[in-house]
Amino acid sequence: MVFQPILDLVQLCAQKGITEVVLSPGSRNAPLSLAFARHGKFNIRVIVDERSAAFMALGSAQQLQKPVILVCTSGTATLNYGPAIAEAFFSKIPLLVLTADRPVEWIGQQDGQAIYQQGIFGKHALLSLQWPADWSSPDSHWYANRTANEAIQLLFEANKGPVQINIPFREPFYPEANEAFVFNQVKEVSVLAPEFKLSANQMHDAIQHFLKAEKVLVVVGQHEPDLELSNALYALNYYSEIPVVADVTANVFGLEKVIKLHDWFLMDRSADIVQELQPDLLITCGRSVLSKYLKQFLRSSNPIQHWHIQEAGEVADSFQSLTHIFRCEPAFFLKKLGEQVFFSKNEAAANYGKLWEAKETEAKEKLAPVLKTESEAELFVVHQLLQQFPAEAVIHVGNSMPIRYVNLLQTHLKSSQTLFVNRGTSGIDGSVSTAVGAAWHTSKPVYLLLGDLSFFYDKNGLWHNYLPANFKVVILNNSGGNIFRMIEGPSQQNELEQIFETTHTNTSKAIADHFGIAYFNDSKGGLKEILHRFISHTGIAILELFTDKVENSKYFAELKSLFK
Ligand SMILES: Cc1ncc(C[n+]2csc(CCOP(=O)(O)OP(=O)(O)O)c2C)c(N)n1
Repeated sequence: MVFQPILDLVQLCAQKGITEVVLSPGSRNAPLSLAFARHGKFNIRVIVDERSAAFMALGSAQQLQKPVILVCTSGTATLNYGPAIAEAFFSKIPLLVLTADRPVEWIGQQDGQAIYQQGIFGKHALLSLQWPADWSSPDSHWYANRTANEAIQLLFEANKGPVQINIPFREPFYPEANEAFVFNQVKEVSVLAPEFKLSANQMHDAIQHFLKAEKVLVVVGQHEPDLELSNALYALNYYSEIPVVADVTANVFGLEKVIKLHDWFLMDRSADIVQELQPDLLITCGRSVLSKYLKQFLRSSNPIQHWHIQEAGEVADSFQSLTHIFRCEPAFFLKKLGEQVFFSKNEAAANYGKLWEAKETEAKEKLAPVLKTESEAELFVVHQLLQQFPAEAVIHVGNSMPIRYVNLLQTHLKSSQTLFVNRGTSGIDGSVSTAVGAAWHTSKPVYLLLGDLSFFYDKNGLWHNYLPANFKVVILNNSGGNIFRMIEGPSQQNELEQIFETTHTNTSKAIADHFGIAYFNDSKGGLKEILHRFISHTGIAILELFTDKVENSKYFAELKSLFK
């Protein structure tokens, strides 16, 4: 049997310009899979592991800056999408999640692959729709078209995220040999969205307040690369010397005057520093802040006003000081401020900026001699790696220590590089798949830097027929979760190795061999030599660097002690 509402849904996706489908095999989803396969306008990748598939879709959507479609069968297949759906929700990445289901009357009847799928992602989906199993009434067709439009439209609005349509199929759901798939143009609902700009009066009031403030601090949270935002920040910073602080996840590391070493110098929690650097007007945009010390500093800062610039969606009060939300594009807002300070310079604000600049310079001077001395510790190794990655690399980083190291060393990234990490939920469960998904959609080299546990966790990210030739993985193998040795709490427990670090002796050599991937390690020869061979290798490759967990934490603690 052919389900016309399913063909219409697929046709609507095509009309809306969505082209990428990550599909997982199954029988119950056959009407969806066949419709996408036979339509002719979709690029379909078939991934068996649904957890991995969903992270691949997430990485693809993030790289493309466009929605991607997921299709899976009923039962635990759907549940396996969970981690990536949560990540997509908090990272605001648009995914159209089409989950096939069994008719509701079969749940709990000792039938296979029947679980409670309606609204299965809970609050982690922007919208969860339930479609009917019976299509006899014309109203059910109208309902399907109406809700499909609603779901797809959401993917293009300012507050992005995953939307689910759960679709039960009653047998027979395979087409007969003589049944044709006819894709007719379907009804499209167009939404004319507002532009996210403030009125002249609103902007005037903000500018008046801004011009009077003496200590203005701009903090950029996680953000995809955005040229307009970079230009606006550059102008603001350049003309006014207003300090702009950004973690590596903000993707503005290419801007010369942005404060990038705060995660070092804000370790100093002495009252003087907090007093000196405390803003009276804090302006933020983007998502979460990565640096623990920046977060702590801002939480204890108590600015008189905290403005957050965000077009749409819920606003987090991360620093417990939020006073205003500006519903407009950050680039628009910051550009307007930059234009004003060009004409009326505020000496006090510039002096405040100089304080931040002095701290940045001081930190640079403290670090330079240390980072010139060879070490086998991970922080030093990452420092070497970042200098060798190609100028145009798309860099994906795993959670745990790798992203913290990269943040501390962000001055070594190049303006033509871009950086991604799953910080919506900070899981270690989808890094390989996310980076693979991104690599499918760029001709640039994609480098993934991650810890051993994160790599082993998501090795199924390599289990498919679409291994990208532009993809390289660097594993920092310290025989477990080294982070637990670096943070207070677990590091003081007798069970550190057993129940926190999960010490092991595995290597990824066998995994590389299994998937036919070139494998490099640093057991012979120096890091520089192996790095050169690895980077110049044509095609997908894994580099495994073995480090010593005790040495890593000692070296890191020594460097931190320079700032405490
Ligand atoms: C899905 C998930 N499970 C558990 C955690 C908790 N966790 C945070 S870091 C970490 C260890 C990661 O080890 P590895 O990837 O080897 O990096 P390293 O700590 O050595 O830098 C764990 C288990 C998590 N963040 N996500």
